[in-house]
Amino acid sequence: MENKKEIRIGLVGCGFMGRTHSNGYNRASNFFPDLQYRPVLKAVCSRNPEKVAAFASQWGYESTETDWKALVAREDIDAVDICTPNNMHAEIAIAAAEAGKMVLCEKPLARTMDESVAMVEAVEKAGVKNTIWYNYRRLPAVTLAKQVIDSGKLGRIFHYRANFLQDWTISADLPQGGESLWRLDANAAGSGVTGDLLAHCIDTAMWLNGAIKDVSAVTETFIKERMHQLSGQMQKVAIDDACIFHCHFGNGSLGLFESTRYARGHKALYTFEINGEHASIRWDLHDLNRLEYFDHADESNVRGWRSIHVTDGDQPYMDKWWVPGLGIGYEHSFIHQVADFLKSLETGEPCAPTFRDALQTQKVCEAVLESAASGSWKDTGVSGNI
Ligand code: SOE
Repeated sequence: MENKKEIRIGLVGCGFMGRTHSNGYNRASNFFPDLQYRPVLKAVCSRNPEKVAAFASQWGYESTETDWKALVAREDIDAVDICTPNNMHAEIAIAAAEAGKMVLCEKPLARTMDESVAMVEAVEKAGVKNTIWYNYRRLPAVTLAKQVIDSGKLGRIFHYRANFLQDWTISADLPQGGESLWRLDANAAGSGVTGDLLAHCIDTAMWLNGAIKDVSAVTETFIKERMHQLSGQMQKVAIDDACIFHCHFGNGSLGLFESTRYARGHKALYTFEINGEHASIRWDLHDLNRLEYFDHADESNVRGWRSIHVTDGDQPYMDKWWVPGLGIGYEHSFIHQVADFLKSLETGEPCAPTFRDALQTQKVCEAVLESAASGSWKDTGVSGNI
């Protein structure tokens, strides 16, 4: 412990994501003992003094702030981690970069392209380490999918299909805005399922299968008005409740994506399937330790979908956990992200996805929303490997 270099974390926001990140910081050093850096929970910030004090004591933060500007100004903070609603990402990230801090930011990068570009410029101008928490990349089965694809086993890829289905906003009585419900308020979130859920699918898709070139999308807002939790007034709902798009990838494959918060019975069903010339793979967040794999080269009498339980020591990240056969969970993707971030400080490599990588996802989200609004295909402007 004594020989480790400390990275003093200042976390802004103590909601659901604040908890996932704090758990990641608390557990990374236990399970990745070889890392040279060790996160220290220096300060947590939230506007509500009672809430932030309770959060600090629950997760082990040394101190609290109620103004993020005070946290960013502190000399005893090395890295600012942003877990606020999306409308705060740009302002805090830019100020943190200008103060010379490393910046970690919860997804999506921001609400708009303008905010996103300003954030990328700020971290690159300041030369500070930066990363966006697209956590699903770091589940072992998803990382294994990447290794299988990169090995060429699938051959030419024809199809990429992804869904992210939820059902928590079906009730018309659910208000929009304010604590816990800011994802329904376009001012706070920027968009609905496109920025919140499809952004995950797009990040994974471009990581696994390369650039998305152009898109054709439809969106729907099923409940047109909701009471705003802060004003108590009925207000127009300006987010997309559901979005479906199809696309061309740069490698010639076709993509099909669907996300909704109105799929009764589905809580967080993120799935993807990739069909190649020689083999296919598929994955399901509800069974996250498994990767399914079909290899056409298998002898025909035993050919079929294999269900690979990704829990063995020679599979990604799993040498750090229990013994073969014992699974891990959603929270581990965040622990892995912390470990990879700390490792990137040792190696000097970027910690992907960087702000610039996440900008590519943002471009696709923007093109999806523009396509849905105009009823026409849109180029994304993304090219190359992400
Ligand atoms: C929305 O319900 C949400 O919490 C997203 O904001 C997360 O990014 C996703 O991983 C799970 O669903």
